[in-house]
Amino acid sequence: MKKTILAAILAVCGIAMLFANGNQESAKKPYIIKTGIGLNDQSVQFKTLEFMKKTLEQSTDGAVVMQLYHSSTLGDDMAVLEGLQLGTIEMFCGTIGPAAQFSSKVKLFDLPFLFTSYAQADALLDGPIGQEVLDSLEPAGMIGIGYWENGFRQLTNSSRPVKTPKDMIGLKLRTMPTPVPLSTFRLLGANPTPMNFGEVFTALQQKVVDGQENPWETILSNKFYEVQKYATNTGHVYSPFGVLFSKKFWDKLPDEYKQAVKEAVYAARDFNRKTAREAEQRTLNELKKYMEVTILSPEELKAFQKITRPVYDEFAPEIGPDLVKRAVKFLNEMQ
Ligand code: TK8
Repeated sequence: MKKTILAAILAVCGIAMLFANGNQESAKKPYIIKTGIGLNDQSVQFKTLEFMKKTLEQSTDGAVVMQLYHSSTLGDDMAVLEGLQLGTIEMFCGTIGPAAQFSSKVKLFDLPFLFTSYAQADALLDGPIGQEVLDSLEPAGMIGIGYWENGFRQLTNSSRPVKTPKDMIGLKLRTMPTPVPLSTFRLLGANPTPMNFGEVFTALQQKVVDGQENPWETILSNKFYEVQKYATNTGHVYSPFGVLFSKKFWDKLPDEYKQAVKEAVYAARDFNRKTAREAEQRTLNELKKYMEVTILSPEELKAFQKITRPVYDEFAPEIGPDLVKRAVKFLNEMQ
């Protein structure tokens, strides 16, 4: 009889200890930052995420942990943005373009031929205008911390070499799911279709569309060259990746970790830009092995620029005429 009582007491103690332990564990539970991208694990973007993860987990001693997904396994860019709003996903670092759905100011970066150099992109994005665009997403539940690099977008297609704007006429092109590129390519006489990135390879392969536009690095890492014969260095737009956090998550994160997250984002940004730019020529040379690449001179590209210029007037009212004016002035003064 005594034995059973003793056993019962021990059992109760054991359960109590378990609970105590459980509580201790939960007090130490790390903050989790989940994020997902459309590009695959060979991309500079994924390497940038791995860099950030290492930096942040080290600097917070594991108190903040990152979980990384690639190849759209967490959803396409729009789905991740919606996850941020709901608080089910903590971080977004895809092309900021599709976030135009939540703030029209984001459309600024889709204006054709806005940036002509990396120096211009860095100065504008890392300065007050870049911050103004990020801040405009807060009412939609997203906290913008900074910009990483997707890069200058280049045109590929499976039907013919594009050397002049005339060659664009009738080309069926996939564009990002956001309005400015639709207008840009319509002005050039092409036939654009918005589509999520995860569907692009198959759409090109099955000839649902003839072409697409993305930086050289994406064309290589996603093997678009397997289904695209022709490329042209249109560089019509510089796409920034926007590094955004769910406001629901951010508001709960202690200040010391907010600081650590910001520092990791900026360290990863520097790694990202350096890696992508150093690799650019090599990437292009590699693509030349598989594709017929047309390199146009700045003079030849002016013809594309001229035709697409009305896009500025079309979208300025939505973006904010003053913001467009300030951005253009800032960039002109840099040249
Ligand atoms: C990947 C996208 C991609 C973008 C696009 O998720 O959709 O074409 O350029 O990089 O963000």
